Amino acid sequence: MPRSILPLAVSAFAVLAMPAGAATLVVDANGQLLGATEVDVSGTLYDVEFLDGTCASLYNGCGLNDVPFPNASAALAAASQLRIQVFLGSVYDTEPELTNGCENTKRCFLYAPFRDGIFDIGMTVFRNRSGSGDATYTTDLATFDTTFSSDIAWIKWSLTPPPDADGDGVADANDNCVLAGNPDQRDTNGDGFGNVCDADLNGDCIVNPLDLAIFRSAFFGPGPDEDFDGDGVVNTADLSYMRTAFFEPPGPSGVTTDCSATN
Ligand SMILES: [Ca+2]
Ligand SMILES: [Ca+2]
Ligand SMILES: [Ca+2]
Ligand SMILES: [Ca+2]
Repeated sequence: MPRSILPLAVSAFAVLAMPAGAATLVVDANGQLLGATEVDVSGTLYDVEFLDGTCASLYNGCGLNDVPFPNASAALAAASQLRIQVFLGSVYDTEPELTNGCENTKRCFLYAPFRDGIFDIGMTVFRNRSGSGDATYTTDLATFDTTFSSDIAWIKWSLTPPPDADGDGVADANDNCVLAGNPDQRDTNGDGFGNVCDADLNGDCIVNPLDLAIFRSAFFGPGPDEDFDGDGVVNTADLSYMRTAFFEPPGPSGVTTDCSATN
């Protein structure tokens, strides 16, 4: 334990009786535990990474508003859930060197920073000490460096991003084409279905020969509703969008329930 780390308080730890949702472990090809996704802390989902470095390098300077937890008890609650959902009962609880940032075969301490003044740090110690207690420490929050310690690593906490099925950066709940990449969300007729998933040109919730007739009359023009891919001209590329959607409803869209009966 570095000399700069002074234990302030050690409180008895009791495993919560109600385990929360199961996190998904992130393990690399060598079997090293890099972190986990969807760690459930009182209904809020976090992705975590185990990393060496300074809090400043992990948290954009590690100022008061940069670290996720406001106080020691919040950090403890989060770390406790991490312990329950990731470590307890797994090989990573008994083989500490398998956790990224730790090389020591006997112990690994993972630290969760909390906001308690810029120069305070909250560290919840929990590897291989489960059942014996957690400890709160203070040190220089921003500059404390785990890099040269074989048995200490940081936990970097990030809110789990909301689901984004098509990976276009727009969360499903806000995406006007949930299954078609359209970061620009272009929707020229304003019906809540983005153009890339809206070949239903007459708005009757089915793409069929009636829409094809409308499309034909717009061929080689600028559209815009018939310009599904948004390149400024209605052409064969757009026709292929229509083909894919033929006899299907528009969407699915996260922003309208129109046509939901047919979706
Ligand atoms: Ca999306
Ligand atoms: Ca989309
Ligand atoms: Ca539309
Ligand atoms: Ca139609």
